Amino acid sequence: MTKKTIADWQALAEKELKRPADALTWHTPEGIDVKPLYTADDIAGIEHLDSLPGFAPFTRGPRATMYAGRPWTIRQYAGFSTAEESNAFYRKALLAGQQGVSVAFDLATHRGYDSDHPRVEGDVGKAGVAIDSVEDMKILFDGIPLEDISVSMTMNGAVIPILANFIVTGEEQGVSRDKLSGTIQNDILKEFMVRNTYIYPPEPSMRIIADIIEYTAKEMPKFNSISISGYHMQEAGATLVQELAFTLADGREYVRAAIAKGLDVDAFAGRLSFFFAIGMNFFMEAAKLRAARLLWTRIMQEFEPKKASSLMLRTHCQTSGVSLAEQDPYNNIVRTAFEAMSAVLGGTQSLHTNSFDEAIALPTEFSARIARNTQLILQHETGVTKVVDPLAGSYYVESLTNDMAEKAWALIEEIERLGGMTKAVDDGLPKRLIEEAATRRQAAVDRAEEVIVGVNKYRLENEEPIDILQIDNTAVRLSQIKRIEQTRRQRDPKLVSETLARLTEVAESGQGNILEAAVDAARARATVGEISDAMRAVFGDHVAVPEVVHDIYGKAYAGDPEMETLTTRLNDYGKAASKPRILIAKLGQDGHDRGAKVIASAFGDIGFDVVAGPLFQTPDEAADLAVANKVNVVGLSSLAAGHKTLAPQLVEALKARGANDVIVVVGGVIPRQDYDFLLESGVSAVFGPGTNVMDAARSVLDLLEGRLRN
Ligand code: DCA
Repeated sequence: MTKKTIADWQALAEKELKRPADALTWHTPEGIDVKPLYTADDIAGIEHLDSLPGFAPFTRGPRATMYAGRPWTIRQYAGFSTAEESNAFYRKALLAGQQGVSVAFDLATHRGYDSDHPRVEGDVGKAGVAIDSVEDMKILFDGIPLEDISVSMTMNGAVIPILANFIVTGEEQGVSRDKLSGTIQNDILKEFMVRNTYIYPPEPSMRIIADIIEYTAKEMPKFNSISISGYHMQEAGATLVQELAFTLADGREYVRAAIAKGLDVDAFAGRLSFFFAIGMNFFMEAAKLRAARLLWTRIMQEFEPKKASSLMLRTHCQTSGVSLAEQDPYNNIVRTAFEAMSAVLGGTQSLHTNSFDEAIALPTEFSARIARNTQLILQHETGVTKVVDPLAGSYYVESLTNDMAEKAWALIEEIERLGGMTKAVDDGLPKRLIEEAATRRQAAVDRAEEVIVGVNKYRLENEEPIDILQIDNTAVRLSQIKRIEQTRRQRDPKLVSETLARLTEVAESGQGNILEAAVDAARARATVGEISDAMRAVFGDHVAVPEVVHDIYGKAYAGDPEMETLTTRLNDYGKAASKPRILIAKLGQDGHDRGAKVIASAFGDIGFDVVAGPLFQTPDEAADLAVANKVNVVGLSSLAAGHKTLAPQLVEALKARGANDVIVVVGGVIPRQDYDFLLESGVSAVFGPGTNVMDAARSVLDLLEGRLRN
């Protein structure tokens, strides 16, 4: 048999296709052209191919034996309502096969407010557990031996009081800090880019991180000082290359901050850890993790560490929340299983699998069990743990690993040219690139160029809502307030004010370690809010100016009859009244603004006058802004479950200002079960997850035209 060449294949392919084989190339949002066929030619000359797992550059995994020696940690992110309820949930999950704890805090805690603060009425206990002091933290870990179970805490803004509370909880459980194992997220740069649960401006926030790295390096050798996170970037719409590049560039910045503090690189680098999202692009996600390890080694070599572990990227992964749909929700189980497999093939150290109902609510016990079992089945039934890095040598995956590394490196170099990530974040480049990618993707989904089964194709005519977990926010808040009051009554007020004053002094002088000072305050039972305020007094609050990208959504629809009809209707409306003006509002401590940004951008391109409201408003502040800007519509974007408290308050606040004619619509993560409640409270329309933006714009215009007729 004569050996066939790629030219032979191309000729055969074109005969089969009856068009050029190039037509099959997939142009991904990352700017990578994925061809229909890969051969040995595609991987010729790639350097890392000969590497072995456990050795630099770790492309094939940080451990020599990987899952054959020890499978990844099944670490489900959870937390809701009170410490008692979350504790019961963790204990059950650990008995049922979960291997590590991962705490989700509520947004009030994230932003350094106690549960009795007036700004957090809609947030307490909603998207995570409410923690106000050591007393809550002790209940959260009651019966969970902190000596044996590693605990991850997703905390960035209020990272100092939370880590301090954790350390004191360990002490009071009889576990010294050197025995505590786990991870604190502590990654503030990505908060300024996408997630927005920051408190202080970038500079003091970087000091806090350096202090935590210093403290943990000295006092907590088993604790990972940071979880440098790309997850939220992908959730906010970043491409996989952007996620990879910005995360590693953030990591480099933290290393520089710690070294500037006087630390030896080997004293802390082995305890830096990472966190990535794993979405539906199966092979590319696995390639991303392989490329991440390769590039991190390259970055760390600059700092000339002596220990091999300082070059090693270890990571947690979570399956993608945005890949889940409200429609036909059991499809989400399938999506999550594929994503989990991809994370595992990429060599993750720890994994969270999302529950199928997470597009609309917190997981129920039932959905959490399926999510956990997805990982248990992978570990015990599929055989994937038996062989290290099984994708190695695949022409496609190796070539993709190389492409991802090259593309991400180019972006990392661009960040360097801008002066590093803190500077780039200040200038807003990463945020803008991510928002552009998010808007582009929304247009691709709305136009069904990117198929989502059950959403923009194969959609069911009728769907029954599924059972969801509802939190009685008011009851949680009242019980938290009761405990705060009790804690305040029982503590030594002099000790509290002395330790808080010392914390302020350390923050102000730049001398000493902030975390060390906060541990004393936490031990004296100062609350999360008080400890945060002791630093606020020096550092101030970070205030972001909302910016909206233009001409991306509109461009995707250029010349489309659907867009033209809408534009004509908008123009007609403008002639009869005035150009319709909409305020896109975010209320409470919910900083997830991808939806709000995409809507603001798309509505602007469609022809609305858009006022992008700032984050963290109260209903009264949003109503003031609406009145001052004479808007016709307020679009409230809610992703953190505060809508049942905040939307009715917004309607009332508008009425109180005589703005009865302003239409209120609500969009975001709103369960079907809440629609009637919202509509009865004066909301005119609700747009749940998976809403096509053009459909939303048409509905808003219908409402406006209706008002004009009456
Ligand atoms: N053979 C021998 N030992 C192994 C092997 C192996 N094949 N694989 C892992 N181990 C060891 C590790 O070295 C580690 O011990 P060490 O801490 O003393 O070095 C231990 O087993 C645990 O394994 P590791 O891979 O570190 O897994 P985790 O403890 O789950 O940590 C990590 C994972 C990503 C580093 C951590 O930061 C984490 O848990 N992040 C989670 C973040 C999170 O939950 N975010 C929520 C959104």
